[in-house]
Amino acid sequence: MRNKILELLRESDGYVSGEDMSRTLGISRAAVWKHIKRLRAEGYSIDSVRNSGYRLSTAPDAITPTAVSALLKTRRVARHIVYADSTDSTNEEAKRNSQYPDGTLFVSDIQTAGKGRRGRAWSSPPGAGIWMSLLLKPDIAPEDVAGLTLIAGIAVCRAIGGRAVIKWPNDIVIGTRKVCGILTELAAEPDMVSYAVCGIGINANNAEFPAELSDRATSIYIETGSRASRAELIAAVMNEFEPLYERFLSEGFAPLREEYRRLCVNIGREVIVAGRGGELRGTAADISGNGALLVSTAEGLTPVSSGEVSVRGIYGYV
Ligand code: BTX
Repeated sequence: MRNKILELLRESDGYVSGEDMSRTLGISRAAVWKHIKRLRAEGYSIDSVRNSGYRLSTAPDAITPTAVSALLKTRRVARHIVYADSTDSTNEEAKRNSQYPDGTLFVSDIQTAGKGRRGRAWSSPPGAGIWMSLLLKPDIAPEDVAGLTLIAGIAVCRAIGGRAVIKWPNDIVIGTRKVCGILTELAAEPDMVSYAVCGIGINANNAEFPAELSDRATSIYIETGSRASRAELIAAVMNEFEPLYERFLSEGFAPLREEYRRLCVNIGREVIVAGRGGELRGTAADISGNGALLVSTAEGLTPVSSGEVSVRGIYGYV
């Protein structure tokens, strides 16, 4: 609903009355007011004038290609940026435009159908977060593509800094809550990658989360009390990603393993892995040279290369 209110405000040149919005959207005026309040908390400045209604005066820190490009130090990554005020999912946007050059970055202020893994939804409200996807055309084997998620995780941790760590393979957490999720998708022939899309969602300035996420999601703003500049954060992730990506392409994951292991919150903790073959319980012992999680059980060390991993103490698994 917030997205729809924002759309109405964006489309209008002048003021939009609360009554018009409530009629168009089929909600009460009190509900309109509640959403306006939330948008303000997320950094939108919305003027309100008695008898005229509401007007969007400034959107929170702009994430236009110009704003981001000025901060980039990269040579190939994000040299081409495609920005949209709103899209279904930046991963889908990248897949629809897979003819674009290697390293193209798709960014949107809102995702109306943000995706997690296995058909799950990714909450992507306007103005608050960073919803972006890199289109990559690496000359690697399809089975090595999972490494892209891992190096993107390192890049995000370096860019966020502070207490951000990785929950293998694709979540960045602060304390016990998720601040970022990474979704890598692949289009490949049996032995060749056509392209990969590495989608990164970072909760930068969210002031709150829907009730069902409040025990498991956090934002940089909630954790630090200060608003992150989204353009700076996007550029920082890209600037960190490029050298990691180039190293990964020439030498594989092995030289990056040590840093990943240091950042990985699973190590030494009890984990439950839900995979195709059932459930595996044990202690996460290490990360292998190709990025698998090595789980220690009574039967020995089992490498886990994909699957759902719950870590004791994180997102309510205790
Ligand atoms: P995941 O499947 O590991 O996590 C999804 C789960 O995370 C959801 O089921 C929900 O419990 C929780 N969740 C949903 N939204 C949020 C949020 N904003 N913050 C914290 N927790 C949340 C993780 O999948 C991969 C997410 C990738 C998102 C990016 S955004 C840009 C790109 N486009 C796109 O559609 N997806 C990626």
